[in-house]
Amino acid sequence: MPCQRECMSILFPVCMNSTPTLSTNIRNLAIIAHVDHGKTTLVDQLLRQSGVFRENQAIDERAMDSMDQERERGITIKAKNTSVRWKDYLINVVDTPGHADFGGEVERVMKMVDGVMLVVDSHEGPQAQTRFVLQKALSAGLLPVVFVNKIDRPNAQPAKMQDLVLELFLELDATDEQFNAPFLFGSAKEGFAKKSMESEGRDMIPLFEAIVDRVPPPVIEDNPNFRMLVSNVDWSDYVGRIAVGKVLSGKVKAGDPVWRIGQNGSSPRAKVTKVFEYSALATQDLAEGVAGNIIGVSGFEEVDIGETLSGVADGEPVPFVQIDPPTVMMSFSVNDGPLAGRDGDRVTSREIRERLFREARTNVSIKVEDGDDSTEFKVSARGAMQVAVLVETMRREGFEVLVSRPSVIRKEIDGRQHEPYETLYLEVPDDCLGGCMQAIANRKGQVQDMSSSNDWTRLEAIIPTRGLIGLEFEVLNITSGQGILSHLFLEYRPVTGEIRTRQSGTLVSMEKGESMTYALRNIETRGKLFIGAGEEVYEGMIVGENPRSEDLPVNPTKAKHVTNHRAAGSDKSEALTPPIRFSLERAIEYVGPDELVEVTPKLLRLRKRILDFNVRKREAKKEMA
Ligand SMILES: Nc1nc2c(ncn2[C@@H]2O[C@H](COP(=O)(O)OP(=O)(O)OP(=O)(O)O)[C@@H](O)[C@H]2O)c(=O)[nH]1
Ligand SMILES: [Mg+2]
Repeated sequence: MPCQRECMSILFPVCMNSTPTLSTNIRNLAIIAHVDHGKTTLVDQLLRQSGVFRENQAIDERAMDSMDQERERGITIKAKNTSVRWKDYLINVVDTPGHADFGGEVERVMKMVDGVMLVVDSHEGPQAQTRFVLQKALSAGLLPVVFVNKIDRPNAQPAKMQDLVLELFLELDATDEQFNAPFLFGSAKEGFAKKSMESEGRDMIPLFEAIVDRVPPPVIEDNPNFRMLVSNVDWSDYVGRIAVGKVLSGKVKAGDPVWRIGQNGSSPRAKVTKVFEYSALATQDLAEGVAGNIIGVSGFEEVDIGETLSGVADGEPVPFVQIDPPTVMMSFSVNDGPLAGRDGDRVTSREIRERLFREARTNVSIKVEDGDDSTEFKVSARGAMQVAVLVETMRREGFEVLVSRPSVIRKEIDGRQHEPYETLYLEVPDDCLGGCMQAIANRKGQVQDMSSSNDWTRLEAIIPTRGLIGLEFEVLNITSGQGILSHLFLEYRPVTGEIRTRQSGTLVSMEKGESMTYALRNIETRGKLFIGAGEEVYEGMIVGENPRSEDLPVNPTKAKHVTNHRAAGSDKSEALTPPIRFSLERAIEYVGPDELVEVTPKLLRLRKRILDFNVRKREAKKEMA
């Protein structure tokens, strides 16, 4: 019998006939872990070994990381759904990001699943984000399965990691049932899982078995009407916005009327145009979305995460999870520099405003507010990386913006200003320990605990969030890229004194024009350059770093005096030291409070907030007074 459902898209169309109507055959699972511990690689294997691909079909590594920036950065940014079939079961899998800045993505999917697979790297062990995501899962009452990954690596210590995970369960007050989680050991890369280190690993079957045994089938509400909490919003060029979530009760099919019940009580009506299932790397049309399954529903012009879809007009809204509030804030403003509008075609405050507010609707951990004037907006987020991803997306869409450095969000508690503090976990080679301790102390961090083994030291400190800005970069510098750093929000504490995260000042251009090799060679003797020859500069643009703490005005446009014997450009052959080029997140963390990052589709420049030298000086004096 031919497949009755039309396969919609796109990458690898798959048709599977046996839609489970029994919720007892469904398992809904989120894969959670610290960054890079192997979640997406594990999903690759689940897809491969459940047989959804043809034998000879080429599949990309980390196939679920489908966004451009995910592939470029090698990390997952958005949580995404897929499903695999194993024996008679439909296993819905949600791959989540492990980077702390994208923790909101993990929080929002907790209501969509009935269990979690906690992946732990068998060398790095539980890290800050392991604690964060596990805590979220445990407090949502979900049952975990633990996968100790990367045991193919020579430095793996699986037994030790099992102990550390159990300790973490205890610390996080796991219930007895949660504590008795099954442990599996294996390699997502090589595609095997086993119940004990002594047994032989062949395939992922033990993992599939553990999921089916351990993760309970979805609980169906005793209610004949369709009800679903929107946990994600997807987009398709064919059908527009798609609401994704777990069906809590009833059924839904194309043509049905549904009401979007907002948390504020409003309930607009819409008509369902399509119902989907996420399978392998494609979506597949479903005749009917049944209770317990994770599905996509289209037919809405508007729909937001956290809303409830209901088959009746007076349906009750399902409470959404509490999302941790953002800890840092940055300003986004209209590019008012002299080179504005050269590269980008979306430069007005109206366009920027619209784009930012649209982002906040699908990105649950970002908040956007209007700023002090109509050309500035305040974006609150979890960290510089999250903002850098947003800015990068915007520049690719043709936007130009000015972005400030992150400042922490303070709170007034009992009449006193408080700021966020975090626990910092650091693992560094012993010979780099001194430098790292100094960096932590400079940033007002206090070391709480330290242990050393095999020439490596593990260190735990409490540090203001302010002090964390740019710390990762500094630690990577000190340890030549070897240090492992992670951090976790702890609590609000009274504001401490000033923290200087940058000891150096800047070299600031006094002139507008093109940079000259001759001038840069002179400037190079004063500090490090951020630009090369032949680049456009303007007054107030930062062209380099001054090792001293103050700013130094320089003129990068000065040409060599022309004599009869030598022309102005004749010294081009004498090479300059290659300039330092910042990544977007590094630039955002680098700039000082009186500086901005100018981002256009083609270029990234650093500049003073106030471009005019004299005005800047006057303002600085006023502030000192
Ligand atoms: N040796 C080895 N490497 C692995 C294994 N699993 C994953 N890796 C590698 O670890 C790196 C990170 O893997 P990902 O699957 O992207 O990790 P992730 O947990 O999805 O990372 P985020 O989504 O960014 O949090 C990649 O380079 C993988 O190839 C494994 O079992 N053994
Ligand atoms: Mg991933």
